[in-house]
Amino acid sequence: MFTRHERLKSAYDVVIIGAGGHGLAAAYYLARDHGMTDVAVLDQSYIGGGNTGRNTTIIRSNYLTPDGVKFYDESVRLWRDLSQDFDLNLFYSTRGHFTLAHTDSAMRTMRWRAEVNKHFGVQSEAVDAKTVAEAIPMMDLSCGGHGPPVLGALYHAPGAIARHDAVAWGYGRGADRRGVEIHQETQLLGVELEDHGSGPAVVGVRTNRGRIATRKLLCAVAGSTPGVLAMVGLRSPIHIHPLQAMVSEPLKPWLDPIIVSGSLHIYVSQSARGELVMGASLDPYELHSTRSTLDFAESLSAHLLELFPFLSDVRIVRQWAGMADMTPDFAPIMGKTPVQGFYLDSGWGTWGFKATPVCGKTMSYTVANDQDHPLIRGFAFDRFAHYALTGEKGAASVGH
Ligand code: PYC
Repeated sequence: MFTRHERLKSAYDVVIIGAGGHGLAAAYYLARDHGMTDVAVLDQSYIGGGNTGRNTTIIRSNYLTPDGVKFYDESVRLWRDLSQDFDLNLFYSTRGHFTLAHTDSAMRTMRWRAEVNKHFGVQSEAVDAKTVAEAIPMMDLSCGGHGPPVLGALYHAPGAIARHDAVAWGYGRGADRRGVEIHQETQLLGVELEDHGSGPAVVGVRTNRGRIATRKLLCAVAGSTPGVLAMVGLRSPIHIHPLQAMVSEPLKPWLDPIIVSGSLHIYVSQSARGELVMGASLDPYELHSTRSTLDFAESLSAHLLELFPFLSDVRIVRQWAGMADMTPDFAPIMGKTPVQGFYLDSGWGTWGFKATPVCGKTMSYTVANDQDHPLIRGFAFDRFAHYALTGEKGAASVGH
């Protein structure tokens, strides 16, 4: 699907670090919408090998802040047409999304989110336990009597899943066909800056395959963001935590909607292949690692069985982890930075996959025009310095 380029050129108009969904989407829209094709996307590993291929593929726009709702709503709109745009089946499947509430205060948050969502035209509603039981008859609403029962939920009809690695392939192929160069196994070693009196500006990058001159550099990585920021003399409040996930053996279709429970620390959906795709909260410590643990598999299985006891004989077939760039307000960091020509698409914590198309759209606009796209203004790098946070913790899928 991709051209293999033996040599890096000595200069590109734009260099993008990270050949995951976000980096490739930015390259695709730079070429398609802004006519910028002299673009190199570099990845230290392989296409889609980071969090794009490691997430649990949940797509939704039921956020809490106006900035978040508008941004993710645009993403869902773009997702719907993506298979057509790419001429590649992404298995985009609208399933409906239930965020279960087990306490009165959780119900209050669900009502709050529903009202904000409706205000911006996003379909969400707070529903009672009877509605949940009718929609998911296999669920034990008493949670086996081990914890607080399900009192109701936030129901978000547009909630969807998609085949995650195909998203990177679709964007990558579309960018490649328009002349963008994708260079795998190409590691960023340093960023060259010059200051002619108006502050530092990007003039080039050093890689394990040689130097590249460029005046526009987009950082779209996860796990390595603090390292790249250090190369340009910037610091952010991002902390790296592992986020683990696992899948069951394939089962006959029985679970149509996506289920999330903050109290039980679990989210689960059934893929087109029949596997249950599951995850939980972040590992509670900082670590730069993608190792998996038995603790995780055991505790997630225990919570899954509280909701769905009939799954007790089902086998887990794979488990893995990604690295989540956590920000203090659970919102991303996007746009221009104090370094001229250095742009950030970062801080994607546990919420990045669903944003892939809108990130590509907004970051390509930002890079092409050297001006933040209006949809990302709430996610600016300098918001932490001004205590102007965009608090999305209440809309993260589970409590972290
Ligand atoms: O934001 O929906 C989400 C999500 C699901 C799993 C991790 N994050």
